[in-house]
Amino acid sequence: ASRFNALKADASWQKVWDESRTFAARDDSPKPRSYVLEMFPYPSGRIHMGHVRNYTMGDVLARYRRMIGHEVLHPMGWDAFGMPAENAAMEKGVHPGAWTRANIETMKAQLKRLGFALDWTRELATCEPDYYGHEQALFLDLFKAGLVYRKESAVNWDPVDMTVLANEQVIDGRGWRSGALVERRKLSQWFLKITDFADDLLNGLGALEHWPDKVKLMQENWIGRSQGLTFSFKLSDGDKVDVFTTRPDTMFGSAFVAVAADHPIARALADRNPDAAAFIELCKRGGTTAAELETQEKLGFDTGLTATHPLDPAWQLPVYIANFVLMEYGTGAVFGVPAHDQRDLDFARKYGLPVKRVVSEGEIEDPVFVGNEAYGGPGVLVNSHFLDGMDIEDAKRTVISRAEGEGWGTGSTVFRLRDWGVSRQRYWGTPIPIIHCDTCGVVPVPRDQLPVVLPEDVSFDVPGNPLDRHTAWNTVDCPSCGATARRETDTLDTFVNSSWYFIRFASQPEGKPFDRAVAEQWLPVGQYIGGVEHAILHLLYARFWTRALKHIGQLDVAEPFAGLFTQGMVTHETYSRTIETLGTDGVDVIHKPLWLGPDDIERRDGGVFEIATGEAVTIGRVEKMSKSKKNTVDPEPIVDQYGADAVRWFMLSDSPPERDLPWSESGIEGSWRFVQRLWRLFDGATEGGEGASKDAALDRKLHQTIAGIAVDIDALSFNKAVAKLYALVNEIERAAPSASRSAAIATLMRLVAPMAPHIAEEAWAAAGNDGLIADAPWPEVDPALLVEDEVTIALQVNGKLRDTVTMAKGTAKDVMEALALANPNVQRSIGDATPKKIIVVPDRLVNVVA
Ligand code: ANZ
Ligand code: ZN
Repeated sequence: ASRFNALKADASWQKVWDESRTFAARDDSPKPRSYVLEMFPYPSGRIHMGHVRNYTMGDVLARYRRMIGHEVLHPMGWDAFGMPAENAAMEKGVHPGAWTRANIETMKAQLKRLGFALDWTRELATCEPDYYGHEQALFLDLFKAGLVYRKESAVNWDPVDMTVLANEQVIDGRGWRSGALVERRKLSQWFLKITDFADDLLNGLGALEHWPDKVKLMQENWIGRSQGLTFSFKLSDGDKVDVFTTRPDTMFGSAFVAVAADHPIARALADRNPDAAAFIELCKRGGTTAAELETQEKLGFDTGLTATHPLDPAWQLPVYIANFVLMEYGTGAVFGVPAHDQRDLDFARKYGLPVKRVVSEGEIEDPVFVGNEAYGGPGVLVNSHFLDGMDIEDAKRTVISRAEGEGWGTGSTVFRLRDWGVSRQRYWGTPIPIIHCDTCGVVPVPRDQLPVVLPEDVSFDVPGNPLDRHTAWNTVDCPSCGATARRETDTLDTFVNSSWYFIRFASQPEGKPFDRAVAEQWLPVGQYIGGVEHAILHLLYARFWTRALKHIGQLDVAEPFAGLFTQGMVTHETYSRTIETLGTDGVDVIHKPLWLGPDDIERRDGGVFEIATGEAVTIGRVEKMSKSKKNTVDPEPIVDQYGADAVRWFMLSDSPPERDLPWSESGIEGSWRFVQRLWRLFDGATEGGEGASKDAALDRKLHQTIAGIAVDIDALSFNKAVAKLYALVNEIERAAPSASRSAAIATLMRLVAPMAPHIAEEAWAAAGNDGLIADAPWPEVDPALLVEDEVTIALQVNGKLRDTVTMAKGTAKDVMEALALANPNVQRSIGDATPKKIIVVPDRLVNVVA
């Protein structure tokens, strides 16, 4: 038998699929539809193993669905805007567009070499005007519908690079490039009204049966609906301050009132008190991320004012300006309960405020709270007058109804979710299609002037947004009065690009974003597959965008993704050796790991060494493949060496798809050997010599495998499908030549086709079949062969179970009787007695009455 030449087969079948457009989806197909989608890649430069795993999973499902007769939409495109392209421009002097498009070329070629059944006729890149121009039209539609607005809002400002930083670019409060302390600055920015849909986004989660629970929970927490109370404190200066709380039950534990640095009370004070003004300036330092606010030292400024406790007029609370209170949330002011809120406790310990326990988790009722860990758990109210003994929920209700009854507060439903800030002060993104006119204000770009195309001639030699400096581009005539006006130079968050690409895949007519009827036929995406890192923002924004389109009457789809699967990561061992460097003080010697790649090391003499230096290497933890730890394996040379099918097979075997998959040399070699085993079977099948005989056991095994794999693939349990194929191949190899064996091998070609499509096509053609195996129907199951042929029979004596035996199904009554009487346990139980009667129920039991 010959060897399977993977490289040759891969190239020839990929060419056939490409040229015959095998995987182009037909919009007008009468077949049932399947929309299978993997999260589209960012064109960073090269495909990595995570992509290979993700796309292989989707591909198996897509190919299988085609075989069972579905019209499958399985598209691919590029999430092509974003910061790395601008960083490349700054570092290498290459234009972001050129860099991105070159990367797309490379990665597309790499994807093609894996033989994915993709509809390349629908390929799109979000950085092309043909995509983002339609996005601009949709943005204006939402603007017209009142779902877009402009508001002053805080950004991270790098005072050295003079640029706005994304949250991810702020590391420990400093700009990632300049290292300068980041400041909070106010800028006018564009927002999408996602909060209008907060309730619906939350309630909609209930209907998403085919989503992982953990993702739904993450979305639920992000949206964060809670019952709250807003009420006002009377202040000693006659003014009042509104506060918002989700824990009205804890009111008797209050120690202070605090307002945000940009709260009107704080600003008014700053006007007459320079110390207050200085404190407010201090608060502006540091990043704007929630994590950052959480970890920052809690700082306060005593205003000298006091606030009257609404449940006890004699009780006065000090009023502070505090850096951990946000102006954008609630009312921008809070009352602090140190015993039961960590921020408040940190604050109280710092400023020596009383810490009184009001919720007890057990016996402890002592009002003096000790320790530095606030208690936020369940319990019973203590030290709280009329609330004592109630549980938290009861106490909340009691306080809210009292506040409403006495007229000093109102209960409300509140959300943690904020409106989506989509302005980015960057070049490489969708230009926001707005013109600012001194006379007319904000003017939408007229439809016939879309797309607003990014200028090509930009430079990145100075920090900041090149669009701001490009006066030829940003100076325009006002569409409404004709006076000289200025283009908006902010571009859209790249999450906007990914909020509707799945709609454009479903329908991409010329001249408009999508054709409603066509898109509605494909949507929702039946199976969406991607990384759990997108569990919150991307999925939430896409769910919002879909709702917004429904709201403005453009698309009647409730949820964008009916099924969601989050796959595990591809991992690898890490290697390092320790190096010594001088610390920043120039004196201390610091030991730190120098990470080495899998190709930098060798194993010899029972140890591991760096090839270049011969130094001993430490094997570290198995971790997600990442550039920083150098533990990546580039898929391309692996494909060169083993062929696409072996790589695909490895990606599916061993680990369940939701778990991490450790990459190993021996694993990929095992997959390669299995592909060769398949080839020996396929190749031998054409050599004949089978005879006419049947092999009933093999027939059954085959049909059970066909049925089992179908279930496994639909459940995305690829590793189970692979295990069944191993078992089937073992049995075929062991079986003597027979008609059954030949039939099993012929069917096996189709069973492995979704996973290993190249060898399947090669074998299919060699066996003289017409057409492509990709177009062949999934093998039919003979239900009769799924039935077990052995049954378990209960052996009873006087109705008591004495033993069980297995026998062939349909065994004759007299044979069953004889087998029962010969059974040692039955004989022992009967003893000397003579059987009076023997009851036989075929295929079920024998009962000896003695
Ligand atoms: C008293 C209290 C007692 C609170 C307690 C918490 C625990 P979530 O649940 O995340 O919505 N808060 C309200 N507005 C704030 C603002 N603008 N900046 C910072 N913190 C603010 O958080 C609601 C809680 O966060 C509110 O309930 C308030 O503190 C605080 F044991 O009030 B709480
Ligand atoms: Zn004007």
